[in-house]
Amino acid sequence: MAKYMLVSFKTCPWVQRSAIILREKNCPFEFRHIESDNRPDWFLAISPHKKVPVLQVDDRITLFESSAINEYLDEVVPPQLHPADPIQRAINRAWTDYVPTFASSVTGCAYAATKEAYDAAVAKIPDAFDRLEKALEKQGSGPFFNGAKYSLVDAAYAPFLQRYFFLDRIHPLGQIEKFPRLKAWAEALMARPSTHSFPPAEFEEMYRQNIRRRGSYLSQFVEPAKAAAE
Ligand SMILES: N[C@@H](CCC(=O)N[C@@H](CS)C(=O)NCC(=O)O)C(=O)O
Repeated sequence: MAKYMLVSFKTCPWVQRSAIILREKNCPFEFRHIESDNRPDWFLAISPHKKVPVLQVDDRITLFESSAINEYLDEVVPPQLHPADPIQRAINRAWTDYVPTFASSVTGCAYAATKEAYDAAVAKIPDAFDRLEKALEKQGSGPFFNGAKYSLVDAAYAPFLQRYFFLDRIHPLGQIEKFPRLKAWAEALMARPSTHSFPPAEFEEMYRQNIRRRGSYLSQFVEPAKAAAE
C-alpha cells in the first residue's frame, strides 16, 4: 500500500472529509497538523492554493482539493465507498458538489459581525436544509445517504452538519428539528467513529475557542477556555 500523509489545520472541515475516508478504509496515514498563520515552506511548496488538505502519496506526489483526494482514495484503497451504480454515483457527486453552498448557508452565521448579519445568515439555513431533506426523501431509507452503506457523500457532509450542532449549542438555532430525515442522517453521522479526528468534547472546545477568537457576533456566547488544572 502507498504511504499517505494528510496535511491539516486541526479544525478544518475540508481536511476532516479526507481523514474520514482514510479512517473508513482503515488506511494508515500520517496526520500532519500545521498552523494556519504559520504555514511552513515545505507546505507552501506542495499546496498550489496554500490550502489544506493536501495528501502526499509516497513522499513524491501531492494531491489537493478534498473531493479529488477522496475520489482518488476510493479508486485505489478498498472498500469502494462510492455506489456501484453509475446513476447513483452521479446523484452522489451532484449532492457532493452542493456542499460548498450548503456549508456557507449552514455555518455562515459563525462569521457574522453583527446581530443583523447573524439573523440574515441564520435565515439561509432552512432552504439549504430543505434541499437536503428532499434529497434524502428521494434516496429512501437511511441511516446514510444511500441507505445502510456508508458512502463518500456522507463524509462530504459530516463536518458541516457537525458544525451546525456546535453552533446550535453556542446559541440555539433550532432548525434541524424541522427536517426529520436530515436530523436522523446528521445524528447517524455524528455517531460514526470515523467522523471524529479528535476526542469529540476536546474538538468542540477547539471550535468554540476559534469562534471566540474570531470576534464575530457569536463570540460573546462562548465562555473563555478554562484554565488548565493545577
Ligand atoms: N475546496 C477546498 C477547500 C479547502 C479550504 O478552504 N481549506 C481552508 C482551511 S479549512 C484553507 O486552507 N484556507 C487557507 C486559505 O484560504 O488561505 C477543499 O475542498 O479542499
